[in-house]
Amino acid sequence: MNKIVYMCFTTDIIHSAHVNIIERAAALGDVVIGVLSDEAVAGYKHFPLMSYKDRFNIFSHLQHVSRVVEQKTVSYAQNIRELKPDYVVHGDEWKNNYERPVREEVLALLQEYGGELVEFPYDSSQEYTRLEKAVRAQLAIPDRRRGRLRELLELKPLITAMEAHSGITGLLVEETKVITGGTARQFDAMWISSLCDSVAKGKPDIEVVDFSSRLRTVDDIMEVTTKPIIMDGDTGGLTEHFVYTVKTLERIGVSAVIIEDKVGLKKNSLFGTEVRQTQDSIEHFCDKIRAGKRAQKTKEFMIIARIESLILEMGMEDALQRAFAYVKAGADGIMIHSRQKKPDEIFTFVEEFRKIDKSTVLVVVPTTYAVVTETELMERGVNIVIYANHLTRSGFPAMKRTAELILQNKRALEADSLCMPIQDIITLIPED
Ligand code: SPV
Ligand code: MG
Repeated sequence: MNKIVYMCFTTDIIHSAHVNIIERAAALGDVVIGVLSDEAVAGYKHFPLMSYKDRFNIFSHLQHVSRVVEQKTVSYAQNIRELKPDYVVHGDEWKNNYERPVREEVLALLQEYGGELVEFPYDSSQEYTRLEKAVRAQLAIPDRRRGRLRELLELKPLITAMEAHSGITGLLVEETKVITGGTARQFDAMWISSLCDSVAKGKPDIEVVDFSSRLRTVDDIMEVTTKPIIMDGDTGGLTEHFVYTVKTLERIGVSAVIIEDKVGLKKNSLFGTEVRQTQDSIEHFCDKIRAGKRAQKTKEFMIIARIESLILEMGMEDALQRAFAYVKAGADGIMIHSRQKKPDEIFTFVEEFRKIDKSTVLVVVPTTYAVVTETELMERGVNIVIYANHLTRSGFPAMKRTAELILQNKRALEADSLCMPIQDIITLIPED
């Protein structure tokens, strides 16, 4: 019987280097290809340009390929246990990159029955780099980017978004990945927080940073990233202005805008009732949603209505009544906000809402109730979790401490350990 050679491909473009490595692998035995699921590719690399079905089909028709199977996660465990391949073949680059834990697990699994890992030199040809760049450019095109939030919502039960307020924080959200428990994880989307955009400019979060300035931030981020963008639209302003906002955002490729049901001088929700804030009437806010939906030109863009009833202590009944009214007015999603330390009121809202509405997208922002886990939220029917201000809040303590250390020591050495090595910054920012 021929030996079994197993290879997993994470790629969503197939090129000659892949064909060459398959040909080399075929010299060892019958090649079985594992194709990563769309969800796993999205976590591991970027949103797949080519779907799982298409990739599966192409690999099935390649010369030297005996069989194609699905690999559901970046971990090879399930497929190695089922197939017991004599060889696993991979490029040698994973010895030293973030895939190391996956490699180590493969080695341990092969050792259980005497299988062997064969590593071919990694093909880092310019052609490959060029193709990767081409994929990114495609993903960044506004017409492709806009619909990606809806595509992800189809693909995954729970989407995570991290705040970005500049090109560099956008890149951090774009590039940060971890492998944990056999799964590769990245943030799915970016949140353009009014709080963080204002703080970056040293201004309060009261809609004083105007829409043109907010757009400038979005553009800086869009220029260097590909992930879908959720815009914090504050109150949406006057209905007559909001219709223009919708058209502008969807034209530039933003996926969703979230507007909150407050009127007059808006202040940050986390102040709660410590400051004067006025909630909009249901009728007026519904009119705003309806006008926004009418102004929208594409099918993909989403208008999400944010309910401030729990923040303003107006009660659960009010929050639920508003949620159903906003959905009826055409909102594509509901964001329910809370400033409690525990997630209980969010759980109650989500459970009550889901008794009646099984499908409308539900969004939460667990800043004060940070104890809650994504799994707890997902199990109750939440679809999007936004980490609304964490890059802003984590960056400043290090900057402040660095400034203090340099003043105290009259030199920079003592602050060095707080600073990112210049080499890392250079790697984070790719040159064309
Ligand atoms: C923001 O990030 O600007 C938000 C969320 O609107 S919160 O700050 O919690 O109100
Ligand atoms: Mg805000």
